[in-house]
Amino acid sequence: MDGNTVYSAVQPSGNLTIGNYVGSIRNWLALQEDHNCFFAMANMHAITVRQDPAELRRRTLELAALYLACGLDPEKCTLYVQSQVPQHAELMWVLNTVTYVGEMERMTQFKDKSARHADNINMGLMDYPVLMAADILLYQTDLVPVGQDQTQHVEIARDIAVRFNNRFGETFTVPRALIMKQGAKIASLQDPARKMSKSDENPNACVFMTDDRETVLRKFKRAVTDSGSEIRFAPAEKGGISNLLTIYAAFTGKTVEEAEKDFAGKGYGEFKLAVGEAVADGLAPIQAERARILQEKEYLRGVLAAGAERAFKAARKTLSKVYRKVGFYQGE
Ligand code: AQP
Repeated sequence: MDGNTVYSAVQPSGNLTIGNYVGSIRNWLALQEDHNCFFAMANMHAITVRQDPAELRRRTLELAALYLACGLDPEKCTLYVQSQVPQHAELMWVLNTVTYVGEMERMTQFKDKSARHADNINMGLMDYPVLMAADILLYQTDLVPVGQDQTQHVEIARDIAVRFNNRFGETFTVPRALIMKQGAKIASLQDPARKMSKSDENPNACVFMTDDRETVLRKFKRAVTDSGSEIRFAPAEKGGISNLLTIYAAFTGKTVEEAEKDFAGKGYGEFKLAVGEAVADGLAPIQAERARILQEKEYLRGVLAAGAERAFKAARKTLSKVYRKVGFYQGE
């Protein structure tokens, strides 16, 4: 049986896309009902690429408001800002000493981001997976609900946990990635072979959570499809159409099979409009709620302060155990 603790996070590194929402935040809603969930705003991860400090601060609060607007309930889960819990960085340091440089060099995201930020291949970029392992292991996490692109990082967190446990004795729960069958990889609207990414240079490639109705409809109208005419889920041959079916299903709560039935015999134009409408309809209440919460600064501050306190307590327990295992003097 699955253990009960869940950890996940999103970086406040840019405007969130519907890929982040469908692949990750949306799936947290059910988990908060019956699991002990920790959901962070990963601002320490965000600075592995250059950020404007004022913008990072603003985006962190906007991400918190978005979490709440999507339906995360601070009474049911722990919502906090990563940098407010210093144990993340402290545990990372210890885990660095059981992680090999070669392993980090092989990480897909490191290679990808090094290529995209060739003028800033900093140590943090390389160490990102170790910080992520620290995030996860700090809470004795059982399940990590993430999109497919993060599978490799959860694997390395498992390897690090097992290695540490073997060397120092049972310390960490060995976590497991929870990847949803549907929506784990939302593709770019302009290139179905690539994932939808908030830092894509082409503004038509991704739909942001804050895009207004007109923008959403326009982006879907321009979405790349194929030269055929059949609306069918077949990712290998019909990447664009399959991606749109996945998005439609995610925003309407239908299965992909039901979505296929809805559009049997219909044209691509009509289909793209319907997908755009479903997404715009789904985003509208979230956007309104996000704007409302952002006005309530004191409430937001209170939620994050309470979240940081809860996370801190849990994190301190694990870190103290780790320090004992590795032989750090703790004033005893
Ligand atoms: N396209 C996607 N489809 C499904 N899930 C996705 N996630 C990201 N993109 C997709 C999931 O969102 C969570 C948070 O990711 P993150 O904040 O670490 O951002 P990222 O993975 O770095 O996403 P981006 O949008 O691609 O950012 P940039 O462009 O800065 O690299 C994770 O669970 C992730 O799997």
